[in-house]
Amino acid sequence: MDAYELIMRNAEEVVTDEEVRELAADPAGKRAYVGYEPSGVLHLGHLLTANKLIDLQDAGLEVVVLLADVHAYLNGKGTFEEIRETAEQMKAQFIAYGLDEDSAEFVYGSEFQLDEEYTLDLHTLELETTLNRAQRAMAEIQGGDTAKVSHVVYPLMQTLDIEYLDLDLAVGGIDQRKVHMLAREELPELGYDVRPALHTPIVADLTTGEGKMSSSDGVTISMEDSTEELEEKVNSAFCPPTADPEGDLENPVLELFEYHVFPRFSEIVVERPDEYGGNISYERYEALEADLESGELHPADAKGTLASYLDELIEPGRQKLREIRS
Ligand code: IYR
Repeated sequence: MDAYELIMRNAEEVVTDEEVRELAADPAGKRAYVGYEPSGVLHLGHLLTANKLIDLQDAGLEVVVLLADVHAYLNGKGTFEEIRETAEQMKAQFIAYGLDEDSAEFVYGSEFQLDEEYTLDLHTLELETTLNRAQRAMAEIQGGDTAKVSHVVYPLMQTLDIEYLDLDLAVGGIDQRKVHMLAREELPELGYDVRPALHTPIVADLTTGEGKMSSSDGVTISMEDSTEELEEKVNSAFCPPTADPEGDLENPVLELFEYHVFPRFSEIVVERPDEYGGNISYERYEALEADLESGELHPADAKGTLASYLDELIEPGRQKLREIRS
């Protein structure tokens, strides 16, 4: 794959394609980032954007992971001390997953977001932005029901991060798109450049195939899960023999293969006894999808295989968590 294809792999959208093509044509020294509100245990939602960072590294970009401690504080995620401690655990799990410290830069938000110049720029943005606009940008990210003043400051700070971390590409789940659109509108008001954004999909809920897989409701797979728990969750997943079920439903088993497994392994082997057709190996996601649709691959075999590859992916982070906690 060339740089453009690597950048675009599994992206739900980029804004704009032309800007991303420009970046792909000369990636050396260009910086891309994802910001995460620290949470103690990484789950597949975090790993989907982490996979994208690995793609971007492979495409020749420099990657930055923002441990957004101040943002988590503004979103009511705990005391500042609790959040800092959680952020350190999160960083250790990212490194265990494959974003090593030599090639990825880890930055805490509080390292630069409390500086005088940043704060003054923030106040300028507060003056420039209507409450309504900031609230709309935050709607999908905001935790808790009651909007606080902090919830409108949050997207303005996310906007400034793009300038202050000197970035060339902002990356996030599709739930971040409204903040990135706000950033594209507002950065020029301060005399700063507009930067492109890339959004990854969000995997559907595992058992129903509806909505999104998240840690707050429904079933998610995290680095805390044992092999047995993971197998149980994957076995109970919704997996019709099609990539495109009726209505708003998705096939989460295929989504996990596509977004989590294929990007990290060059070959996927489905192990089957000879009487059930023997082992099958896949180098491309599309071939596995086609076999599930045709009936050549049984959903139970797809699930077993998915569970074992996911298990391999989360094992280093699971070990790291054990170490931290012992
Ligand atoms: N809004 C993100 C966290 C976050 C992302 C970036 I990119 C920032 O610059 C700051 C915070 C979330 O919902 O987790």
